[in-house]
Amino acid sequence: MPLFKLAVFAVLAVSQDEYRERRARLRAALPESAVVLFAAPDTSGDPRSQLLQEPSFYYFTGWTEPNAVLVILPEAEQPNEILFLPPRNERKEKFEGRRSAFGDSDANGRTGFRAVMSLDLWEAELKRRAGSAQKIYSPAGARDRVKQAVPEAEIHDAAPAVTRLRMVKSPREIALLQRSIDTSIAAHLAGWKRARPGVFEYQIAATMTSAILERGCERHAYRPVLGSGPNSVILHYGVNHRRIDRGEVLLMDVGAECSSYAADITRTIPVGGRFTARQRELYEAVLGAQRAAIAAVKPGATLGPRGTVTEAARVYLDQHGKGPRGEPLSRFFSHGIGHHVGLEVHDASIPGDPLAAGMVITIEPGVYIQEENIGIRIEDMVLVTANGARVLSKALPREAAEIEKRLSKQ
Ligand SMILES: [Mn+2]
Repeated sequence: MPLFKLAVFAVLAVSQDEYRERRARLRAALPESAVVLFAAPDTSGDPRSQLLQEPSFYYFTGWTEPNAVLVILPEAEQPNEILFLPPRNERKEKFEGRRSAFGDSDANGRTGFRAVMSLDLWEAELKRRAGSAQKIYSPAGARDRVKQAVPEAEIHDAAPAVTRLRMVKSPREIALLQRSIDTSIAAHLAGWKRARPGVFEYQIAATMTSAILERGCERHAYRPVLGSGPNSVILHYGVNHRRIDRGEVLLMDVGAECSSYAADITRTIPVGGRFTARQRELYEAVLGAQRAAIAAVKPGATLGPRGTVTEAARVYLDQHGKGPRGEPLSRFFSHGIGHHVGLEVHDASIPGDPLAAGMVITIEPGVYIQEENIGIRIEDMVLVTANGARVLSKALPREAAEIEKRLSKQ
């Protein structure tokens, strides 16, 4: 790998200081409490699986290996945070490569923790040290594990406090998200080039996958949706086995995961290069609804089904288009206006919580009219700023005329 690329990755990585600061914030949000978080279990025995770190565990540690446990203790405890790692397993390492273990001389440097201990001690340590803590917070799914370790403890769900922190992105996270977005944009543009009449949906998916992997990103952030004609109205269509034909729309909902951060972008393009009059009418309505929704994004706005952002899109749709029998167009907008994006494509969020500066969301109105075989969705990623919104994915054309021009040139 050329040196300049290494430099780019080094600049983009989240520092151990930032992970430590996140843990300090969680400690401050849950004073006089202990918090226990668990890494994903080891899946290396299953050849079809790949290890996906538990996102909240990753958020507070940056740790990518399985089976670790994080214990955060009240401020006054010393140490007030401990990472528990499994012991060395030389046989396993023959298959999986070297993994960190609690006895390693470089364990502190690699993990960013001053206290790294053996995994089999976490229960005893928690029991011993949580004495000064009145409560223990853990993920709801791990409640029984914690209860077993400290039966007398008062156990609470860690999710609300963890989620509130994860919802607001740091400058470094925004830079990482931008890299995933830029990669996804390159994938979309490569897909547009491939999307000629007669090509199969999976061939376009393959071209887009290649663009993502070529740029050093790990994977798709979610199953790619390449829905042509009748498939364009299926919201999470992912079979991608149909041959695309001139005169249809092709809905492309594809996003990359790079350095653990997801992107989520949708465009709908005309196969053959030109929208029909009806496709264009619906396209303009959806695009206008997206503009109206983005204009409504600001601190205090809300995303839910009755939220201010959703309302802006629905009102626009109803004023600018009709269904096949004259119905209000918003009746064909059958999903949410958007969601948070971060370590997960549908990132942790607290429903109903108002937007705040630093949050990153999608804005994705769509209309899906089955009897016309037309599904149109336009999805961009948006950063909530102090007084409005910044579209992070604006480099990918979304005006109908711009898309047609781009398609005609290739
Ligand atoms: Mn989405």
